[in-house]
Amino acid sequence: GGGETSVRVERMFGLMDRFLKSDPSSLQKDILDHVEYTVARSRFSFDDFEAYQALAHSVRDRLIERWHDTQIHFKKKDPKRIYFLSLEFLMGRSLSNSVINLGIRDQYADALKELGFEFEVLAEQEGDAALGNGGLARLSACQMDSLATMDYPAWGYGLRYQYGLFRQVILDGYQHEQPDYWLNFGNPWEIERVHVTYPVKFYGTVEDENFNGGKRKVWLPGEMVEAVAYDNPIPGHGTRNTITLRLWAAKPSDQIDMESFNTGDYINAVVNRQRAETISSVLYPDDRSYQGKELRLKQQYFFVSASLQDIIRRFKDSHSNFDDFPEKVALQLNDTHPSLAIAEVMRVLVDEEHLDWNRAWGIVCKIFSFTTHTVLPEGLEKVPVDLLESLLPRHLQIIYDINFDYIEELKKKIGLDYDRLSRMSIVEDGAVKSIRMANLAIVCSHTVNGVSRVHSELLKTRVFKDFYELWPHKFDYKTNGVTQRRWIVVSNPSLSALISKWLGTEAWIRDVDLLAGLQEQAANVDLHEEWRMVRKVNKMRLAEYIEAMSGIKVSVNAMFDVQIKRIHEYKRQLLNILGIIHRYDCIKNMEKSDRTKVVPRVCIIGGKAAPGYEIAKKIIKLCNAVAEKINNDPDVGDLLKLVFIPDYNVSVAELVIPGADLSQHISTAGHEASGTGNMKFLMNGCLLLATEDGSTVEIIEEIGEDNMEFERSRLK
Ligand code: GL4
Repeated sequence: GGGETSVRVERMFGLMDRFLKSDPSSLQKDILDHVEYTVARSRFSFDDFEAYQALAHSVRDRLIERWHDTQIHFKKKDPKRIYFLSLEFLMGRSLSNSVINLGIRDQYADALKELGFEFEVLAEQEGDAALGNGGLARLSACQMDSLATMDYPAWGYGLRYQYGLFRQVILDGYQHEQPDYWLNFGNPWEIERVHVTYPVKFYGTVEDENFNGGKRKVWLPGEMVEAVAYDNPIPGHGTRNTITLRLWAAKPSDQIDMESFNTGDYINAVVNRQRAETISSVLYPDDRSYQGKELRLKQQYFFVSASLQDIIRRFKDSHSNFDDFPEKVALQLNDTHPSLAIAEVMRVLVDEEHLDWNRAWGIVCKIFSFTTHTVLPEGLEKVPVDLLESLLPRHLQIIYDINFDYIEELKKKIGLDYDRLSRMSIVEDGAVKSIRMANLAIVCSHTVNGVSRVHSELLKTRVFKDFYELWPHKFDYKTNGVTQRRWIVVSNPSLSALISKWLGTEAWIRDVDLLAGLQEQAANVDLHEEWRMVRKVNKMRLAEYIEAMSGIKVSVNAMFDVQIKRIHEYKRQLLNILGIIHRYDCIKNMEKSDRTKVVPRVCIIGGKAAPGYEIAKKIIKLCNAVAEKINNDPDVGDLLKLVFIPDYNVSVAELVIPGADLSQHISTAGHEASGTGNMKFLMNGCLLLATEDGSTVEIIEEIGEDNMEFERSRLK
């Protein structure tokens, strides 16, 4: 009865402190409790890694409080929610970012000091969460941080790969790939939700069934697996808003397959079930290139299906009429990777919720927006029809039906221009009949986003010209950005302190435009001096790392010239290396007296090559071979060094960027959709050497011609 409940509630409130306290002694107590009860070590003997684990768990507790409050808040308010669907998130480390956003970094540092630990040292113990390839995936991570900070009711959905992006090991100058089993030592930043699970179906056949005097389609699947949710709380800065990145893992399903246990082969039946887990086992390491593999398609549908079941369940909790769906749900497609969601929403609305086709289509047209991240043709996904038909037979039918209606409409608008009709069709009738996922996404989305102004222009005038002429209103762009929380505050704490001191406020940590206030001090020599000191310390930190990783001693008085990003022909690491060879040759041919005029330089290159991308792998080998030659020439000494930094990832970037004097962004113009590394270097006060490509064009406008020099051959 009511009386009993209120006694219970009263008792529960009596037993808990309303919120965990964050003064140093409360923090110490919590950390030591986690050492003893979570990590199960003696509080008198634990190492740095165990201290990190306990620390992480105490931060996690604080995240969970805010995360619960956020859920309750939005459940009551029921706002329109934004769902960000992405197959890749490059989160990197979570500890520093979390305590900074929670506003308790200094308290933790003080608490740890008294216990004999240093915060930075423990933070180094954390491994990267590398569930993505490159810029696209890091953009997703930065967006989650910003959505949380700006108080959006947002959710990220993705896959919880057991193996993230491979570790790069260099042997004899060549790249070798090793598995990144990042979950080996547990992951305190996720919360396993054993009760948030959904069945996901594959294969089988589609049958016609009598229904309400008509016919309807029924998908009889041939395989079923279970999706289990793992929630990663994402705290905003200076707000209690803590949103969720929900990642799905595949588990064997109980609902089907019990048959196989009746055959008597118990062991094989168990082993077969276990195969379900392979769906979420490994991230595809191909950046900007589509491979057409069945497992990849399975991953895409697995995560789309689970996410939509979750989203629709949440909608139905407080709504009964699907016509309200577009008022409550926005689905953002991060590239074409999640675009099966379009066919899946149609399938659920028509086959399971029994809406008629046109009503369902009306809803679909209002809820999707599509961001495309590339102009490279090899990046555009084309799913072979045979593959789709066997894995998702009902979805293929739906895509055909969408295409039929769309082409009929199109004929009315553009007439019987068969060349154009076939270019614009969702179905490609080539040697291999396939589905053009970008066309599907454009036809069914209300907005098609580019990631920089020039990228958007290229989409409108080349890549998707036919579509732009038909639907100019759909085309838009939002130039990429990066979060200053990770790329200044976390990665460059001394610069962060300098900026706050000179601006007299920390408000720029939430509002990046306030950095413009530093302009007033642009000529202040004291500021210059402090900034130089900050850079010097960061260069020393980087030089130590380089020596530890490669044995190469570099001078911090040299200019650090950096190019770090995925290895790609269009990014022209080869051009950089040829330039370094030329520089070496010039030094060698110089009179000794002229050498004093040379600015000593440490060239730093880092990045991974897709395992099947032979030319990119050869570029890595070339870089290491050139480095070997230059670094061992005593005649050149500190005038020139070349370092290939192995296993480039988010944490390495956090270390390298603050220590760079010059950074290179020299893609062949027209190829880099945006680029985001340029912004990270720029906000750390680094000089850019760049082509007018992607977002660099807008950076040029922002900084103004006073702060740049054009190469003489530039045609104005
Ligand atoms: C990319 C683009 O190549 C890159 O220019 C852009 O900054 C990034 C985020 O929009 O997306 N596209 C793909 S694919 N990978 C990328 O990094």
